[in-house]
Amino acid sequence: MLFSTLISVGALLVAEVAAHGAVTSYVIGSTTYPGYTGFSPSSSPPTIQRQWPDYNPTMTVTDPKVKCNGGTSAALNATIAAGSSVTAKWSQWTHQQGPVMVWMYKCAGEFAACDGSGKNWFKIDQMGMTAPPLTGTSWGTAVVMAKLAWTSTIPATLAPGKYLIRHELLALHQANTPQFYAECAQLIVTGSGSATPSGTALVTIPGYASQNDPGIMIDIYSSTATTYTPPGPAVWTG
Ligand SMILES: *[C@@H]1O[C@H](CO)[C@@H](O)[C@H](O)[C@H]1NC(C)=O
Ligand SMILES: [Cu+2]
Repeated sequence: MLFSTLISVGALLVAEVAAHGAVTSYVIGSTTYPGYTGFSPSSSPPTIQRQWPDYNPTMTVTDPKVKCNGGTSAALNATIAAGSSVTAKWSQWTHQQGPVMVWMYKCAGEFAACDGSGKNWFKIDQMGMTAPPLTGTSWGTAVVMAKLAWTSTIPATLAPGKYLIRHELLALHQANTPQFYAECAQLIVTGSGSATPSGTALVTIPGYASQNDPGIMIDIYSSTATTYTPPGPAVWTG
């Protein structure tokens, strides 16, 4: 019995690892930029995406790993015009309850020195739950599961410069056990805009919300809430 228990625990772990996911490519215009697909340090080709150590979710919003899934640098970058769109793609994703949030961060200098620190992250896009119930599939992450893709527009007035873009899936399918999946990529934004977010639009990551935020610590099976507010600031549209 012990032996078979161990086998089923092992099978469960394998299934759960297989159930996780990460952005595996980015499409900008007609160009597809491969994402990172191995565990760092990578022997795979250089990418615009910062390398991460594993597929495992980050379990707390205050864990430094939540920033870019532990990724700190990438060799490449992609150029994108402000006002145009970027599509992130996943090769697999299996959780349907929880928001999608897309964030950016303006690098003060070169990418190599851009560590995502300080109160400089802002949201450019998000989808929480558009209709109850909480256990249903009217969620941002359900869209990702169906399409394995998520398209966002870079605010048209955003000042040009070097930016990180961070795609975050917050999986809420385990009661009071949120799982954060976030990856970052390096973008050079072009254009003639001069808008920069300020004030309450800007937050630190980690730390954009408390672990007890109702959008993070939630039991979707017992809560009777009919609406849901993603954690963190409102989307900055420029
Ligand atoms: C962007 O990547 C290219 C290589 O694709 C590199 O030549 C260039 O220096 C990079 N730009 C920055 C600002 O890092
Ligand atoms: Cu998972």
